[in-house]
Amino acid sequence: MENSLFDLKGRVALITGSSMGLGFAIARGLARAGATVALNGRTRERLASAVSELTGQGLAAHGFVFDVLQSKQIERQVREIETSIGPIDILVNNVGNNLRGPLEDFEESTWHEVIDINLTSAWLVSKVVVKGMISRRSGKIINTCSLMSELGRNTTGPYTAAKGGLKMLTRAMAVEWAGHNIQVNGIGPGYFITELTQPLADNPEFDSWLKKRTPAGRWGNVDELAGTAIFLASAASSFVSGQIIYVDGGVLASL
Ligand code: GCO
Repeated sequence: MENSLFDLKGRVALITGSSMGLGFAIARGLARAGATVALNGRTRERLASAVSELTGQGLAAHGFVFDVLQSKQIERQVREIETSIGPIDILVNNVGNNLRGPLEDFEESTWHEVIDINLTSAWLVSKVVVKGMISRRSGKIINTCSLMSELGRNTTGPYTAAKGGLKMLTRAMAVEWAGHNIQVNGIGPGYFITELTQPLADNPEFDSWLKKRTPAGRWGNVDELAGTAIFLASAASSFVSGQIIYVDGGVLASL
C-alpha cells in the first residue's frame, strides 16, 4: 500500500534542542521518514557530530546554532534555513531542561530560567516560523510536553509548571492557527534515558520505583518516539489539533 500518508519526502523539519536526547531521536525518525531535518543546538561541536551521525546514515540533515531565547538569532537562522534548504513545513519545539529541588528553595532566577527554556522558547520560535506557514496555508507544529504536563513529581515544580503551560500553549496555538491549515499537537514522553534523566536512571531507588510505576515495567527507548512524531508531522494527522499524545508505557493510564 502506498504509504504517502506518513511519507515526509520533500518536507523540511526544524527540531530545536536536537543535538542529543529526545530531540535527536525525533529528528532521526523524521529524517528516516524522508524529511530534510534542520538540527538546532547551542554548541557547534555537539551539533556538528549529531549532523554527521545522520548524514553518515544517508539522511538529509543540517545544523543551525542559535539560542531559542534570542529572537534576533531565531529570525536570522529561520531565514537561513528557509533560503538554504526551503520553507519549514514542520517545527518541533523540543528544547527543554529540568532543574530539580524543593519548590520553596528555588532562586527566582532559576524559576525564570526553567519557565523560559521549556515554555517561552516554544512561543518565541513558533511566532517566527508560523508566519511562513500562515502565508503557505500549511504547517505542522509539535511541542515536546511531558508527564509533568499532567502530573507533579516532588522536586520538579518549575518544570511541571512550564510543561503544564506548554500543554495549554499547544491548545492555544492549535485554536489560533487551525484556520490556516496548521495543526499543532504535543508529544508527552514518559521516562526515557537521556542526559536529562541519566541521574535518575543511575539512582537504583528511582530506577526500581519507575519500573514499578510504569505498567510496561521499563524505561522507554528513544526510538519509540519516532512513530508518534511522524504521525503528527505527516498528512496522517491533517485533522488532529490540540492533542497531546503520551508515549509513556501506560503511566498516565494507571494509579
Ligand atoms: C523527572 C524527569 C521527568 C522526565 C519527563 C517525564 O525529574 O521526573 O526529568 O520530568 O524528564 O519529563 O515525562
